[in-house]
Amino acid sequence: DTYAKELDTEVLIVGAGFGGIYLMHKLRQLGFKSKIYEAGKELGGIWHWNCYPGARVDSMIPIYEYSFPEIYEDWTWSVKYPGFVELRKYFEHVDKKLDIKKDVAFDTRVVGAQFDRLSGKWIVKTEDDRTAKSRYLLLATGFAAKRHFPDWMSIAKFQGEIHHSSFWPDTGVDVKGKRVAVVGTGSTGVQIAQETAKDAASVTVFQRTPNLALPMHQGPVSKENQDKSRYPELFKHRMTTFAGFQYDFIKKRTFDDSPEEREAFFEERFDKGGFEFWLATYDDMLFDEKANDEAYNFWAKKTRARISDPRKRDILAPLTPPHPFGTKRPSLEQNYYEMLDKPENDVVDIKKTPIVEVTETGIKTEDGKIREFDVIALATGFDSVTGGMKNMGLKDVDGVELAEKWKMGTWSYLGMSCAGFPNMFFLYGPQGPTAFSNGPSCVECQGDWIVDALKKLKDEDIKYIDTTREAEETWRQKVTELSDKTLFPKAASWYMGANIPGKRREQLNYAGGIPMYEKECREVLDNFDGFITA
Ligand code: NA7
Repeated sequence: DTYAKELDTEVLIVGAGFGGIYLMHKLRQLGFKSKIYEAGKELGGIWHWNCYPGARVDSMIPIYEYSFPEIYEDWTWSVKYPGFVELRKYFEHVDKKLDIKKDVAFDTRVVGAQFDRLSGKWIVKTEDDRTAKSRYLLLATGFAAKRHFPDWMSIAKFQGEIHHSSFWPDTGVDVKGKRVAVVGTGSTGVQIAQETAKDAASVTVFQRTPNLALPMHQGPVSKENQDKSRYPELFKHRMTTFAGFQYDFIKKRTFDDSPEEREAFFEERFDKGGFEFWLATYDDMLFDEKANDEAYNFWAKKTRARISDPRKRDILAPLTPPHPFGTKRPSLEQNYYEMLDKPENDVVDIKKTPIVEVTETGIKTEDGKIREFDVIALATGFDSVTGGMKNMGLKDVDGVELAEKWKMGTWSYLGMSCAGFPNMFFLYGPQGPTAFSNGPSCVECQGDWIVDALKKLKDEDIKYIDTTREAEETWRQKVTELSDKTLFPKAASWYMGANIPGKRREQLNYAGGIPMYEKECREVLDNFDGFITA
């Protein structure tokens, strides 16, 4: 029984989102006995947690789904960028096809895990005191499993409603005629502001850094888009692109084109909507500051033209770049700028006048001003990429917490394993292509590697596998070097661990693109280079 007080299994997977489900299905096909522990009440991972107004995916479908024909053959999306309701239905469909839930223990939060050398098994503890023993531990906990709350919070004082985006009540919050505050302007903040503005009396966005958001061009899916005969090719193709999308950077540099050609090219990419202006542009955009300035200036020109209020225009789309374009995750917006331009809505520059506290009635900024609200949405993000893994009581073979090991920085091998944590693999986490990729593409790339590794271990009767510290050190250097060639280190982003006070600033993602990553991981699989096996 999956909920047994003492569970004994071959593989324990933590997390029932895209990653966990993928691993479960593939491992079952190979005859592994697998179970999933999931903290939430349903399948879907982030789409189980995210039900804030406007929550939707920024990858255009059908790129944002599994490549399994049995799942896509009779599944149709209604819009190009589905919202959380439709994504939850997708996971129900996945379950109907793959019968995943029977092996998932929901409401099961892992609070401790350590590998026991004697039995050669992981001993995993849950919050409600159940125990699982498992030969392998696979973490599919995603990159946003630990919420980030700002430290100025005196939340309890506030008399209205206040919610973090990933803790939004499932029943929704009635914002009709209410004064809404949104703190944070990541992808989440942009979506909440845009959506609540449809009903609210007013929306005020508290912005520390402008989101260099791109037009989404939401709309119904085309017939061609849902033409299943294209899918096998499409899913193969997405693994050949840098970020696992349907498009890629073009093989041309920014200044190879004349200013007129460049303008026309930018215009065409921008007008397409989606991430094309970010991920299907000149291939030096994320490497060369001058090239990047061209992209930024184009973005600013287009965006500024949408905002008539000069004060708001300078806050939302300043003439000088707040950071190189694309080094923080651009959101896809629908009418964000027109909405904020309206007189009833506002944007407050909290870099200039930081928030000092939440009062009984609203939010107080450093200039002494108190703005009053009925609802406050905290879209302040997550202790991204490493936070979830550091927050589940994982200990190495000697009893040292992973959180301790990673205090001075993150070490992993291939972005899938850690020295001292034998028989454990993780996906969609630190030092993999995680934040620089379309989720399902990254999951399938790393998931296949993990499944093949487990198969090989079983076939060769290897009972124990651990990474060496040298292999970790080399991998960390690689991740850093790849990143140092780019402009990513120039922005204070969650990619770089810079969004959490006190967190070490370092690149947390592999910036070489999926094809190169896959090649590197595949090369070492034959001989388990960089691992110790027994
Ligand atoms: P993000 O992208 O981390 O955005 C969080 C936002 O909250 C960002 O604008 C932050 O400003 C802001 N923030 C964080 N802490 C504070 C404090 N203390 N005061 C004011 N403002 C603050 O999280 P999201 O949930 O939007 O998106 C996460 C990812 O999920 C997204 O990239 C997608 O890949 C899916 P900052 O920019 O740091 O100045």
